[in-house]
Amino acid sequence: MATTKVQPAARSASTNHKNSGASSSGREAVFEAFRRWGYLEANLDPLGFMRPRPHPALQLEGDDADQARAIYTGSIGIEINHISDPERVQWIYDRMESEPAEVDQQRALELLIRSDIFEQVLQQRYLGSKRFSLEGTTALIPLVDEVLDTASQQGAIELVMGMSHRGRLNVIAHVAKRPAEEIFAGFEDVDPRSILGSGDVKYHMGATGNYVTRSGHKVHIHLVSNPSHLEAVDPVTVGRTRAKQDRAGADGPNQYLPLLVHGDAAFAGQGILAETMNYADLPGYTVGGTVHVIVNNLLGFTTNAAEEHSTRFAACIARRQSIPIFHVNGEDVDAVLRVARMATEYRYQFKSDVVIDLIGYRRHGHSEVDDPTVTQPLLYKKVKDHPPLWEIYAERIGATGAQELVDSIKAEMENAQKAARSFEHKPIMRVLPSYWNQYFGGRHKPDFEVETQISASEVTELGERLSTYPDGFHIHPKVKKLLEQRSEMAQGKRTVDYGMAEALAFASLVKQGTPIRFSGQDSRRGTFNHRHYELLDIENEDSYIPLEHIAEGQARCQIFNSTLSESGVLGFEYGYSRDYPEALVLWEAQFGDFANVAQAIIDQFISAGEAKWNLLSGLVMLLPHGYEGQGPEHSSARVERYLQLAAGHNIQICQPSTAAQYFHMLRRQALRSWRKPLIVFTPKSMLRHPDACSPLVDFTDHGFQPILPDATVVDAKRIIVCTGKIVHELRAERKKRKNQDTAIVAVEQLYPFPDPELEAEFARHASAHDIVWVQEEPANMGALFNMLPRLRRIAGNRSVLSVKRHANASPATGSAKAHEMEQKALLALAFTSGA
Ligand SMILES: Cc1ncc(C[n+]2csc(CCOP(=O)(O)OP(=O)(O)O)c2C)c(N)n1
Ligand SMILES: [Mg+2]
Repeated sequence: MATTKVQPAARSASTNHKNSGASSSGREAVFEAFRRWGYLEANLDPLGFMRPRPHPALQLEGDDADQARAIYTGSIGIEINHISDPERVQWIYDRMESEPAEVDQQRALELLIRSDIFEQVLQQRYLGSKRFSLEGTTALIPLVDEVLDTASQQGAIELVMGMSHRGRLNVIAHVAKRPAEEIFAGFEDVDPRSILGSGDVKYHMGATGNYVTRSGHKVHIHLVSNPSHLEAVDPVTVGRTRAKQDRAGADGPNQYLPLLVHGDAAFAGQGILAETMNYADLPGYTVGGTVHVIVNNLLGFTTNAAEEHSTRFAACIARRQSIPIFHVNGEDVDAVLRVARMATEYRYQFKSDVVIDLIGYRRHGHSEVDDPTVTQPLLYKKVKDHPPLWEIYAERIGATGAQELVDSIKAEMENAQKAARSFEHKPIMRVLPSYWNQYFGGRHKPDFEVETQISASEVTELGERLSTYPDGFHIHPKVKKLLEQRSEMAQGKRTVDYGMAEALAFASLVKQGTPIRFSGQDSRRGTFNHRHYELLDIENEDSYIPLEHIAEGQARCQIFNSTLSESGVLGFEYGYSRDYPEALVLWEAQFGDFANVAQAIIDQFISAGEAKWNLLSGLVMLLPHGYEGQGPEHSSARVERYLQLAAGHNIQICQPSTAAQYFHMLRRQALRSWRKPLIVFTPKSMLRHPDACSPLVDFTDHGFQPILPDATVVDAKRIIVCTGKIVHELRAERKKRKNQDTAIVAVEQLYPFPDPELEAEFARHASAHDIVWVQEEPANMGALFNMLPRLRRIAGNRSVLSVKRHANASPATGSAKAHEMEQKALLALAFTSGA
């Protein structure tokens, strides 16, 4: 292909004006004004609705002003006043003030034609279908082409891309390079029975493919599956990228480049984006910079830009970080290419996020079944007469033969459209990477289970490693005591508590070669002060992490304190688990009550990802739960929500009531090949409760038990069934009452429901006439709704009763005293016949 060297509109290399005395300082001041404020006067909106905003500092005349004006108020507006590092700022000035790199205009033209014709064929053939056309911002395709070329020259081998609806089909065709007939087949909906009740719409499916850049490098494309929920895919994409980078080693950040494409309304409006950008530079979450592209049509559905954000640009939220924002007129294709290269080079140079604000318009309604002349009549009058971008560009570069190219691409697409009708429909347009080969999803089968116990000598050895630190390390006296206790636990001198059980699970797993990645708010110490995975020297704050020193050649153990975010961090860890199935990946809520801030990640990805996209995850969510009088927001992880989401063995839901159960549950999750998200309700006060601690034998003799049966009672009249910490309180109450005819059974795995185990237990207590479900939560919450029909099915003709707090809009009382009274009544009722 022919390459054309584009002449810069004006040139003034920064070196020219640095050392040239007094007059140059005037020149420098003039340039400085335009560098800082030029973007406000830049010509960024192709349709001219977004008027340049004159800035008083730019009311300058003369040669210098003309030159600076040409550079900084043309089709590119750089917004960098918030960047504090002079080196980075200078880097951008230098780029702006020197000649742009060569661009391949013919290639860009062909990409524009392809993306426009693709949309037109869809429009003509599938009138009335939603496709979320890219028309008006088709420069996105040559932009990504240039990003890929630049990145491939820096060592990129894969682009991990997250985006929403707008232009997604176009990207699947022209970036992920899926054959057009495959995409058209989606519109034909060839065999709906193959995905009845599941699957997803075509503009949400992920895709993978291979791209050849203009300099001939191959880059694998991974377009991540995403839900309708705008921006929810951001942290997932970044987490997936991080997993791929970690797998690749030190060069990972060069090899795997994340690219997020945003809508303008979504970029400005959705907090999850801000949460994702906030951890861009933090060691636990960095990916060496994400390229953000805002496909800015200055509209969100029917809402005008002026109603979308309080800032001048949708991109302004990004100003809180020290990263450049490149606004660019989406109809100056050469400028778009220039920005794409500059931004990508910047990402590689500084390992920094960058934002490209690609400003264009939207040719049709929000979707193609929507009439925008009702809500934006003036805009759409203008759009009606506005030619497609390829026409504008062909004329601008004086391309000959553009019409022939259009005709041949049209013929090609129309043939593909015909072929689509007989295309063998494959709903998932991607190939899974080989690291998924040995893992599977689907329904649980007993033979998926594995041995999880470890030998007593191994417990002792791991315990030794976990409680040792280097000579001369000044340990905090409180931590010292904790480590001494851990050592005693490992030697069988005291029962093992939850904190130690978790540490033993992690230590044994990394020793066996399973990497651990764990993040959550304050997780290193533990919200409840029970972990202390990082030891700090109190004299110099040197750090020592025993879990990193378990054995020669052990797997990686990474434990991070996360940012104060739920959606952003949970999405990241879900993404990480998607590309690291061999690792045990855990996210912890500070209290389970806060996990609902991440509800979209839970609903859209964790619980439905397999059903919609056939994508698996072994992510563990740790949700501290339990009624202890700490008020409405420190009591309930909303057990009922997860049970409602459970169907078709999509997730596992557990509430282990002892340390050893927790240990086996974690090990089982890592060591099985069955990959399923695991929701765990974890203890708070019960962390150190003697009844919840386990003797060594429970670690060495058996594995996880889905229910804890009760063999202490013979000839029970009543069976109490419960889950979580209340089992210990009920046992204590039974003892206090000297009750000898009530069996207490703990359901440790709420889903998949342990029918056979519970049936066996009910059969053992054959003369028990009452089965009583007891829960701490109010009647409209907890596992009650889920349990009653299940218990009734197993109970036969015995009566199934329940004891619970009365229904309430709020999960728990704010008064610790009221809580105690309620709890007392609850326990009493559990032992009252006819309750
Ligand atoms: C979290 C969320 N809220 C609301 C919606 C409904 N919705 C879909 S598209 C859209 C407008 C998006 O505007 P913008 O981000 O500018 O993207 P565009 O369609 O203009 O490309 C809205 C409100 C959604 N999908 N997700
Ligand atoms: Mg928009």
